[in-house]
Amino acid sequence: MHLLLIAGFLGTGKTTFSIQVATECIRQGRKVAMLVNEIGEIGIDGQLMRELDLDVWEMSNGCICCTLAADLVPTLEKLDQEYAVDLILMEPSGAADPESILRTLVYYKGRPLESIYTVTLLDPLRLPELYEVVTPLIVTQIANANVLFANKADLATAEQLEDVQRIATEVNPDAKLLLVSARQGIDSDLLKEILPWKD
Ligand SMILES: Nc1nc2c(ncn2[C@@H]2O[C@H](COP(=O)(O)OP(=O)(O)OP(=O)(O)O)[C@@H](O)[C@H]2O)c(=O)[nH]1
Ligand SMILES: [Mg+2]
Repeated sequence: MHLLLIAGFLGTGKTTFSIQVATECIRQGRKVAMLVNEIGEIGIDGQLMRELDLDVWEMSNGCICCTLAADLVPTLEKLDQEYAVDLILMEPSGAADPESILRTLVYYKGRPLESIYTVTLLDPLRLPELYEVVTPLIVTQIANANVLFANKADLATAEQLEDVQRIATEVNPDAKLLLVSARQGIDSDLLKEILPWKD
């Protein structure tokens, strides 16, 4: 069981992105569970899933949409014991610090997670302002990422993308920064950058 944490500020496109990742994994025959943080979010996401024609995926692959706040660890243990899940896609709240989520994983007592990977999405239209206003949160989200995605490439200007590059390099020069438009679809070659299996 692999864990992929999809972090990023409110509205950066985490759910849209997660669905793209889930769709690709399901296409490859993997069993995927999505964990989201807020009950309210599922309503919105259900709409999004219908738009993206993911109903079939939900039924035939047994997508498990759980809510989790304080109970991440029991949820992971349940997924480990009762469902043969290959990949857990976890979308924390946009105000969440990925580091504190990763810290709770020491209490997890199921089979060892094969990999734990953090991807952080950045919204080029708002990043410079957020970096100024909620600096610690944006810094921790960027600093804890294995890979960074500048999302909403379809809307962003070259200047905005340069700002994203500058901030990403300032905070986490080791993480690769990739440009995507989750709404328009993500190239499967690009997804290979973050999927735990290479085939
Ligand atoms: N134009 C454009 N819109 C996008 C893209 N990705 C996401 N969006 C839109 O941005 C809005 C927020 O997307 P979500 O996927 O719900 O973002 P989120 O990060 O899950 O939001 P919260 O869970 O509320 O923090 C939606 O209206 C999406 O359709 C993109 O690549 N391009
Ligand atoms: Mg969301």
